[in-house]
Amino acid sequence: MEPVLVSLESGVLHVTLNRPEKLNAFNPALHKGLADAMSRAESEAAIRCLLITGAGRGFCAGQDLGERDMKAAAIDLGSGLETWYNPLVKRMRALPKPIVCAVNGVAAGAGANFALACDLVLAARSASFIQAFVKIGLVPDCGGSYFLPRLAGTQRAMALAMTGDRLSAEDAERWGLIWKCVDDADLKKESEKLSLQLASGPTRSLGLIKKAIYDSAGNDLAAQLDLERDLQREVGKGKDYREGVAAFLEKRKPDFKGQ
Ligand code: LHQ
Repeated sequence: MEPVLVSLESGVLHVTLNRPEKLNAFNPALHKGLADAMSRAESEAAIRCLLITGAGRGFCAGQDLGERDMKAAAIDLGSGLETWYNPLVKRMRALPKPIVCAVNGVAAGAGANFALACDLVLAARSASFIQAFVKIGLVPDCGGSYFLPRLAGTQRAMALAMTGDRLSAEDAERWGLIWKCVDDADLKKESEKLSLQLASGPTRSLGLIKKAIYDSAGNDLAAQLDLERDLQREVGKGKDYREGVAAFLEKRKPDFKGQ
């Protein structure tokens, strides 16, 4: 069974974590599948949006805890981060295309933070987020200690990380951790609708919006204004900008090509 299912439909690369019997926990094969999907997303112009979800009742339970050799004299957990998780998160944030995440069930440990690394996160009402690390004597990884305080504030980030308590999808929406919580029966339809909307959007503009929003965390206002000027200059040279203005003036729907 393929650990990651990948298919391209109408500009959307559907990426499904597919180890349902382990709640889609990360192992090297699943990481490899994700890395291959990222390589496609980076290199194929026909891909204009990614939609990530999980097969079965869970989204992702984080690192597969059954695949670690606990008897080894010295366990270097840093090497797994170095090899797999850190490059994955960096590639997701740098990808100049939107990544939608449809959290279909529990997202725990690195699985929760992998979801938060996506650009727009929808979750089923029955889904939940667990910073499970503390329960096994670890610290948040996969970007959690970066995303959580920025999305939810220091207190909420601290409480989630220190207690490992389960956060419902509704609270995750209320706290600003995710974009939207939807009824379970609507998750597929809603996430596909959003992904299709983005895949038919002005892709370069969406990629640069992503850069502007993420870079703002490390910029002061002056630097951010400079960045906006540079990005606007760049995107203003694209065909999609011309098409957008022409469509507005002609009172029709724009036909963006992602250029
Ligand atoms: C699992 C897992 C799992 C294997 C469920 N592994 N089988 C860590 C170390 C190294 C380097 C890099 O980074 C990391 C990052 C991390 O992600 S650390 C955090 C790892 N994850 C966890 O600690 C979460 C562990 N899982 C759970 O706490 C529960 O399974 C949750 C709360 C996610 C779901 O609970 P339930 O809905 O009650 O499901 P379950 O516990 O019955 O799980 C279903 C099956 O999935 C079960 O297998 P079985 O054969 O008994 O049916 C679990 O053993 C398996 N599974 N998570 N991480």
